[in-house]
Amino acid sequence: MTPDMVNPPHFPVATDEVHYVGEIVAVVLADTRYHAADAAELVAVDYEPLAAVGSIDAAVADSSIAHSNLTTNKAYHWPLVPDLAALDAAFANATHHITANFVQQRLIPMAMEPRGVLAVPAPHGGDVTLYSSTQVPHILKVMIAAVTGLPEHRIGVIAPSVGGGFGAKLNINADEILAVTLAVRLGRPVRWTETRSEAAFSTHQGRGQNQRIELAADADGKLLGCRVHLDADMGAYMMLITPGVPLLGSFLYTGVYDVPAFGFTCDGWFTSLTPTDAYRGAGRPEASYAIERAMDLLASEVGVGPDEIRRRNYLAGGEKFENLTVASTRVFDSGHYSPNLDAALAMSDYDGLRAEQKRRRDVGESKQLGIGLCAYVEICGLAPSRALGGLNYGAGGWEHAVVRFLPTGKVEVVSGSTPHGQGHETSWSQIVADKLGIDPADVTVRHSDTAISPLGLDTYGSRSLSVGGVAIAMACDKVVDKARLIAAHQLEANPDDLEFVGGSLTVKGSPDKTVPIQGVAFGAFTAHNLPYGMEPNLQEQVTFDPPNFAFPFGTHVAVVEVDEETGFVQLVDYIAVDDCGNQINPLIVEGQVHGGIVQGVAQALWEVASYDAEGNCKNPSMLDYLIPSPAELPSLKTGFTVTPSTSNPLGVKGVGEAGTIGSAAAVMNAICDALSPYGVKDIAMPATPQRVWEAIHTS
Ligand code: MCN
Repeated sequence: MTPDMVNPPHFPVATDEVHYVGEIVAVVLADTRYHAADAAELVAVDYEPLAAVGSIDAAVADSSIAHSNLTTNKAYHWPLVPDLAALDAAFANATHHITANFVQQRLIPMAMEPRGVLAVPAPHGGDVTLYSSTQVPHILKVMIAAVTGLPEHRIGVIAPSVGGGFGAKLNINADEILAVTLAVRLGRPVRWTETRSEAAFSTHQGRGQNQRIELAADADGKLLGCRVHLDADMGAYMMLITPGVPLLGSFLYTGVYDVPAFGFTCDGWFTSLTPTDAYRGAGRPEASYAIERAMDLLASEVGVGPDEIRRRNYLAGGEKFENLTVASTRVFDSGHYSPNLDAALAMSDYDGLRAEQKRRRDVGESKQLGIGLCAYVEICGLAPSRALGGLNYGAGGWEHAVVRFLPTGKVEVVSGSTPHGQGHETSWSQIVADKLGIDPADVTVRHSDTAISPLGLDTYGSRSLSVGGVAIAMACDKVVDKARLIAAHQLEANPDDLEFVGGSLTVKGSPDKTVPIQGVAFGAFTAHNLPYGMEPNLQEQVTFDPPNFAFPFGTHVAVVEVDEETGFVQLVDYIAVDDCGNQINPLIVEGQVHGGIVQGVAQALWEVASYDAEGNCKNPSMLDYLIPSPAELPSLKTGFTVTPSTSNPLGVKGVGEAGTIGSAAAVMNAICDALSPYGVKDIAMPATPQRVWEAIHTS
């Protein structure tokens, strides 16, 4: 992230020093899993204990150092302070000054299937194919070449059906490098499958930040400035994008608000814990949590409702805007926040909820009602390669697509994005069917195999539709352009006189002079009668590099009942009104929002990777790590507003992480709202019954 960032050497197998529980210290190969397990038991490692760094606080104190060849745990300092004098003036002139500290606890991604790898060397020729449950086969291929020295053109990567990723499979892992290296060395396939517990502490974890946010506001609660500092837990090593994750959120700490002055700093710290990296939202749930919790604190200090404080501060006064530069220096593509809030308040019967809350308070019911709002904005659709270069990101942000008519009129799409549960096959088929006027069932989508799809930058950062899907749409337009030339030639007409409607190219005003696009495809295949010099095929490719990120937004309302006798929190209702621009498949969008919400609710109420001071993960199994089931959740209610993006011709924005970005703050705002009569201002996540009970009794 910075020229002086510390990046300790990181080998697939520890050499002299082990830096976290879960790091590989020896490799055992056998012909069955059972033999391997037995042989691994015979490995005796003679450890000399070193002092561990078991938390961010311990890392910041620097009293013990995670890497003994370093003199500090600090990895980097990253500032984003566009105008320091303006920021200082904002705080000097403020009537209200809010300071809040929040902890983003470490989370274990807990994909449904742990990771697995299988490296298969070709019998001759030196090729090797790695099957890996990865989100990023293309990036993995480049990195295998870079790390092992194997020539890139000898490496193939296939990501078969991947049982959930959520960012945890957006990495380059030691096991992948070892499997390839050993398979090539032995000339035999090498396989490794992670256990559930190994997945918990060997595969990277998410979040892990201490946040301090300060807001300066005038007497009416109008924001004047926002100052943020993060201490971010890198864990023991830098993985693929470890240091960048907190900074992805840096542009969002002013949220959906018009904040004249902004300053952000982040220090990255090494600890003796599992490395952190992207986990659904990656830096953005953390940002929306900080600003949205702080906005509620400001509302209570100013003495207005949480809805009113938001309305007073919306960018563009809540009116529709396009291409607006915000305090964090980014240009928000589009937004229209007031109607989104109105819809969420109406869907949740906000006034009715407030009346019920008052009734319970008046009669002193033991189960108090809490209502929490979160108005989030996210940055996604990663994105312009130039902008990523400005952040020292090691890759571009483009995406590649090929759209090809087969001779019989069916269509093959090759996509560089690599789904692992997002339904790209369905969405991409819809885009192609709409563009080419054909049946979606006549489209097949090929992906996730670098031999079939050699160019791509994969699926993460809710980028697939707004970059990869757009590339497909653009390739379809090029296919129609070429089909028009062929059809015009065959119909002996001027290309400009042809219209493309309902899947056929027809001479305007002469309905009998028409040819279906499938007929054009067959003509391109026989090549008997093409314009002179034209290549005999009907296929086009596009590599799309968007001009800007996309900035989806939404308003979430969480309703909780807090049992003041036990501290137990029950989520009783959840309303989400999201805006991801135009939608391709509303059912998939809704599913993405549902899954995302549950991950954020889980952070608020249940999940934490607990470590002791020695760096042992105390809950690496589903017995102890509390992931939610449907029984803990109400039926989620979703609604949508539509504000098209200006960053791409489809007007779409991503939705894969939206739910997670809005939900933790909404739930925690609801809990603090329920407990406000007790003087409770904040509770740490997860809001366990013990923590809530203590807050009631000690505030
Ligand atoms: N979509 C749409 N209209 C929109 C936006 C999206 O129809 N305006 C559709 C897309 O066509 C696509 C799906 O929604 O089918 C998600 O698209 P997008 O928002 O572009 O996100 P990605 O496909 O890039 O997915 C990545 C995102 C991330 S970053 C995480 S983490 C995550 C998520 O998706 N991990 C998931 N959703 C997941 N869902 C499942 N089942 N499993 C995971 O591991």
